[in-house]
Order: sequence, then structure tokens, then C-alpha cells
Amino acid sequence: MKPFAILALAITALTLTACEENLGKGRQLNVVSGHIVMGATPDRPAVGYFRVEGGPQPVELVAVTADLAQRVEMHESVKENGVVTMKPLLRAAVPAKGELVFKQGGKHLMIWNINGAAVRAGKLPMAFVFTNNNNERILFDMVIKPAEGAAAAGGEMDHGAMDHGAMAKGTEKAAASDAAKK
Ligand SMILES: [Cu+2]
Repeated sequence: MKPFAILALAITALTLTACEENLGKGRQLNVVSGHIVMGATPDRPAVGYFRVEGGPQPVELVAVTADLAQRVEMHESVKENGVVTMKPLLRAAVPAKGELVFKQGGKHLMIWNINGAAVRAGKLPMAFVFTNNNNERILFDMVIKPAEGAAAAGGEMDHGAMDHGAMAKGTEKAAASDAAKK
């Protein structure tokens, strides 16, 4: 037998063992769902939400990346003195057999300048990087949805309203008081 064939067999054996081990351990760390909501205007970032199911060991999510977007950041919305602000999030815990959820009003992704072809295709391939196994990367295609304002009225608050809200409201108030004076 040639050395290459022996090596190939050895690798196959290793792979099978790893698979069997994983099956035996039950639930695996995985990204199970996720979607992106486009910004109301092209200059605004899109926002991403997803759910990760924990495996047998606790791990941390340390990054989410996308080759077809200019920039991706993890954020957390926090309420301080009645005011909601966003803070960059560097890592997020995934408890063993638990879950990590990024959702509206809590932890979320902000994504700048998604490639036009990805937007037209309606999905953005993203890589989720964890602390286990020398930074395991799990790939997941995030479904891209149009901005909530562009869909049916009465939807949830546009994420952009959070960072631009104060300014927009101020402008509205000023316009209203101007109208009242006239
Ligand atoms: Cu944010």
C-alpha cells in the first residue's frame, strides 16, 4: 500500500471516530435560525437576529463575519436611566445545552453595505466564530428581509430609529411647533 493510501485511511478513521463521538454527545453547538432586516435607507446599517443552540460545553461567540458585507458588529441594546443605547458587544456566552438569542431590543448584529448581489439573492452567508475547538466557525445563510418600514405598517420599531430617533423626533417637534405658531 502506498503511504498516501495509508494516510487517507487514517484520516477517514479519525473522521468517523469524531462523528461517532459527536452523535453520542447529543445536541451540537449550532446556529439554528437567523435573518437580516435591511435598513430603511441604503446608508443605514441592516440589523441581524439569530439563535444559537449550545452543545455539551459552554462556549462564547466572539465574532460574526460576512465576506459579502463591508462591516459587521455585535451590539447590545441597554437601558440606562430610561434611555436605550447600543453598546458594542465583544463576546456573548452560549451556555452548555442552552441557547444564545440575538433579537429585537436586545443583542443584535449591525451590518454595513451588504453586497448588492447578496441582497438580490435574498441571503447573506455569515460565519459565526466561537471559542471552542480553536475558534470553530459555523456557517449560516441569513435570509434578508426588506426594511420593516417598507413592509406592512405597524411593524416593530425600525432599528435605525434607535440611533437616529432623537434627531428625528426633535425635527418633528420643531415642525409641529412651527405649524402651531402659524
Ligand atoms: Cu446596534
